[in-house]
Amino acid sequence: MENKNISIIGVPCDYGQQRRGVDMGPSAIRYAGLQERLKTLGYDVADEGNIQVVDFDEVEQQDHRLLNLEEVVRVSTTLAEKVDTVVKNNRTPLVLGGDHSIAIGTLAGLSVKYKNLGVIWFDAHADLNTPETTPSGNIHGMPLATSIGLGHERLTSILHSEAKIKAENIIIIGGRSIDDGERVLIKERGIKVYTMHEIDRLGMTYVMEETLQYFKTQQVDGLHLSLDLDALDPLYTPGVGTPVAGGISYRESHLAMEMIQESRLLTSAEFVEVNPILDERNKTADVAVALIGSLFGETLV
Ligand code: HAR
Ligand code: MN
Ligand code: MN
Ligand code: MN
Repeated sequence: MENKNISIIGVPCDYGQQRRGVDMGPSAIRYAGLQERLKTLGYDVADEGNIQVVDFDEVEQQDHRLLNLEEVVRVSTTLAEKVDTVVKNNRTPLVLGGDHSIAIGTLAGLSVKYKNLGVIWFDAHADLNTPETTPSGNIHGMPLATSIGLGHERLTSILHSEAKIKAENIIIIGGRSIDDGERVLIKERGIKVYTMHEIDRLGMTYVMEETLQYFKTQQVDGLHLSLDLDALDPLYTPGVGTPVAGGISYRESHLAMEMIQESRLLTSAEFVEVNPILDERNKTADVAVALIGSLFGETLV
């Protein structure tokens, strides 16, 4: 990535799941020293502030398969427009969540410019549920399915009605909690997943070499990193809503960020699911900022 201009966009959204506090994620990540970290690396950093997320009165009639649908649609639309504007201004969007439902908006915004976008999905989960397969009704379990055009029309038609990304341009890394319906979709669409098993077996170096080589072969016109902090082992990132044991280590995750930086392919990123209420002294936000540092070019010497 040769673009030295970064725009930070905060998305204080917690409507994609049912634990409060993840809406404070953007504040926690900023407080952990994000701007300084990037400025030290020589970037022109503009903090665009937070997307407006309106607090709503509990609605009585909820579709139990799509909780808070209207609110998620509203946030996604506003975010998509903002991301599109940042890209048009030749700046790299760095989106801070918020729960992972916000990726619906981020990817919609990126799809205006990038027609062959590669997506690295760092996550314990596959986020490939639809209203038909969801075990929870939580939209943060659906952003990847939504972005390939599956699910409720209100979500798949944000900004435009086409699919935002291609299934073959997705690589999930860190998967270890994947639902039955998601497994079916992964097989049907041939979606690439490096589970913890593959990471243990092949090592993160090999996984990332193969991932980055794949995107070069695909001749992607941009690369987005969507990093859910629950991809890491809860030992390092306890402040997340849905922790799953047996995750990626601190050093493995840094190595992955460093290799993405070395590839020069990255054109946008988002860091999601930091929940300060569930955290231990802002540990998870600190890790997020350290990973962002490596992603944007920090080295050890
Ligand atoms: N797969 C489960 C569901 O759909 C849990 C997914 C949610 N967790 C996240 N997203 N943090 O990655 O409800
Ligand atoms: Mn709230
Ligand atoms: Mn996720
Ligand atoms: Mn997750």
